[in-house]
Amino acid sequence: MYTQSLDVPHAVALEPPGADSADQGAQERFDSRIAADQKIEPQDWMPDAYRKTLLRQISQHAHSEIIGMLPEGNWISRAPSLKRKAILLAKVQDEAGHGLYLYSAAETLNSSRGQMVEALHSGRAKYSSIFNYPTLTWADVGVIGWLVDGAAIMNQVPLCRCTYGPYARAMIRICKEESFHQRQGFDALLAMMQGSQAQREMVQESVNRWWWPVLMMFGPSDKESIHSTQTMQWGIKRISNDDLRQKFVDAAIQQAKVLGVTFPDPDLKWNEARGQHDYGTIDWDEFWSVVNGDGPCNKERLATRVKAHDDGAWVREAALAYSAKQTKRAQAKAA
Ligand code: FAQ
Repeated sequence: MYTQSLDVPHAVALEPPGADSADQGAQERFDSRIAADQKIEPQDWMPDAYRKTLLRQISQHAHSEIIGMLPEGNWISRAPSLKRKAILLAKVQDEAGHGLYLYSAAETLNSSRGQMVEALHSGRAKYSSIFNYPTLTWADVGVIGWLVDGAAIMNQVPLCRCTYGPYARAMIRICKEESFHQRQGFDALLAMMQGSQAQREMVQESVNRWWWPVLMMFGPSDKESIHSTQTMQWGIKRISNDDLRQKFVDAAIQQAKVLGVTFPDPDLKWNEARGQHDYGTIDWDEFWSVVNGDGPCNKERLATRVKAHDDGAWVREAALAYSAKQTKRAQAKAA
């Protein structure tokens, strides 16, 4: 079980005893650790802006994993075979686990799970734009594995070297599982591509719908990215949004050839001079509209999540009552 080895009560300040935010020495020690590419741990002093930035990114990431269960979860009852159903169940369960590792990492930054969940449910917190698109066919499940998890891995492998220890350690485990997810998606699509003409057409139609939203997962262009400069100086992000997107395009093209599908972009072509592929212009109006709550499924996703949380209230209450009973028993035994 992943643990931060820290028992942090909710909403309790994390400054170590004797630490002083105004202490010049503390800032210098922080700066020199960042410059030496060393890890910052929860008990270390850190500037408030570093803490807030991490909390923003990690909690958004956690919310993405949890909301990300919904589009695929939609197909569990309709998987085409017992084998595919078992694989999909395990994958969706893994995403829940990722959300939990990340909420735990975020809790070490002095925010409670309740506060983060409330921010998501009230619409104040963001989650990845990609999960606001519908899953219309079984091929969408394979494409999510291949392309969405593939883009997630491209973005997340550099985060394993993030300067904040708990986030970096959570990412190592998440990336191992995402890599399995990506292969299972590719495998499911390969099986369909070796099937009937109708199955091949279903895969191509799905790739056509997901390609551009997947490229948007990497965030706005470097020119428009408001956080990148600072997060890269702090060693949180290691590679810029555009550079990651380019690496993803170059890798995905090779995989698409093996699969036998094409991407819906007439401008996609090898650029000999750059040693990379050129690709067409992303529809940034669509991106911002989805990020700001007006995508095809934003309202539905949030409503489903809030309902699941409300419906599960009795489970949380029962777990708390059980824990209180166990504590009381242990105390009575010790007395
Ligand atoms: N969607 O200045 P930047 C997964 C926001 S997990 C929504 O460039 P930053 C696994 C951004 O938050 C996928 N909002 O921001 C899985 C900021 O708004 P704010 C999630 C976006 O943080 C697979 C504003 O735009 N992965 O897929 C998006 O430096 C299958 C300005 O942008 C992560 O979260 C977007 N696509 O860079 C699960 C990875 N892009 O906060 C289930 C960690 C940008 O000021 C099934 N996160 N925004 O209100 C990151 O690497 C970064 O946060 C970026 C954005 C790259 C997403």
